[in-house]
Amino acid sequence: MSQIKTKINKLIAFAIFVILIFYFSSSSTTNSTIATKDDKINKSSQFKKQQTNPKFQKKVKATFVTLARNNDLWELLESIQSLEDRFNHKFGYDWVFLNDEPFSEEFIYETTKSISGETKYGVIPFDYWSTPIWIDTDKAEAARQDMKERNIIYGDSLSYRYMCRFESGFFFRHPYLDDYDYYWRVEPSVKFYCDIDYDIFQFMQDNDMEYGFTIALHEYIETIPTLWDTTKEFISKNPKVLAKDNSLDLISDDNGETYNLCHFWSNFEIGKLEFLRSKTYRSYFDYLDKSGGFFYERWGDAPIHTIAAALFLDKEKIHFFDDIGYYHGPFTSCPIKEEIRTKGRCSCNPRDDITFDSYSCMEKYYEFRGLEKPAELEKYQ
Ligand SMILES: Nc1nc2c(ncn2[C@@H]2O[C@H](COP(=O)(O)OP(=O)(O)OP(=O)(O)O)[C@@H](O)[C@H]2O)c(=O)[nH]1
Ligand SMILES: [Mg+2]
Repeated sequence: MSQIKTKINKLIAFAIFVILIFYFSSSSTTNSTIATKDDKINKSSQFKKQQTNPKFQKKVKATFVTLARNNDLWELLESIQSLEDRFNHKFGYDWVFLNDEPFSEEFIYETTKSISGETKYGVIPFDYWSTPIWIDTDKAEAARQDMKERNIIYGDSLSYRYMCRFESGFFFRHPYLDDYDYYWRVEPSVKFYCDIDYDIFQFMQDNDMEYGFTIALHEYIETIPTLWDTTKEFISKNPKVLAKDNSLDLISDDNGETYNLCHFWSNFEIGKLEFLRSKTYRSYFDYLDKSGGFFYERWGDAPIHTIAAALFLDKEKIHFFDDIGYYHGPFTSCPIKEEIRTKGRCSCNPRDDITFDSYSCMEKYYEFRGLEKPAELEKYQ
């Protein structure tokens, strides 16, 4: 009898042990949120640093934001290291990572330890990363095939289109962005070449800026043949959305008849979220989205953000950061003003600066804003 009792006791002890192991292994996971079809996001599973370093007295509600795949990790760490070393170690701003699938433990571990602020890892809801029901998928497939034959960059990629649509209309709607007023977009394999010793977000806030950029280029017309006509349709139906002191003459050389393809290169972007969250921007995006151009053509988020900023914001709200040395292949924005180079200990070659090259739109920008070109230009051209 006592032998049976001992056996039962051992069995119970073993069962409790198994239950405890199971409980602790599932509750200690730091996995990211799971995509759901109805946009609900499981906030409780976000991964945060235990403590924000008390030395950071952040006054502005701002975050870096990066869309990335798990296999972008190592290229992304280069970007993080560069930005932390040149800027963020002094300020400790947060970093939100977004992905169309859950982030790996390795991704979370490696990025968290490199970042001075809090880190958050979100999965993108299904509706933000899929083909909407109003899209004719055969037509979209045919468009991809056609662009492939014409060798248009990323022309045959559906995921690239999801990325462009997401960056155009959805990243700022992810609940992890709700805590912030400003964002700074960062991509894998970018470099920052100069020390930034002032708080950029504070600068944006104090000067009432809504959009900041470092590089402006011309878009490939093959990717956006009907974007401007669709924009004109939207404006004619909603004429009040135009800002009084807009930048139409920056993006059009014929008073709005055609788009001159100038766009701020959106792999670097510092912006005020209120602008993207506004009714104007959202209805513009919805109008574009309904027209299907993300799928039947290959509209990029850069021309869309640019057109919106140029038309819906007063021109003083847009800022060119001439003091941020920046690289995203294949282009470099390298400050050429001696004063900036010395103060920022810039490590880029000023001869690589794209600002006044022919691919760039900055001649036009300087002329439009009445800016004086740097005296050092002669030396390096
Ligand atoms: N999660 C996820 N992120 C993506 C996907 N495609 C692109 N991204 C991210 O979206 C951003 C833009 O993609 P890129 O491939 O850099 O696009 P690009 O800058 O136009 O092209 P590159 O010249 O190749 O850099 C990057 O931060 C990528 O990591 C995807 O399918 N899933
Ligand atoms: Mg890129």
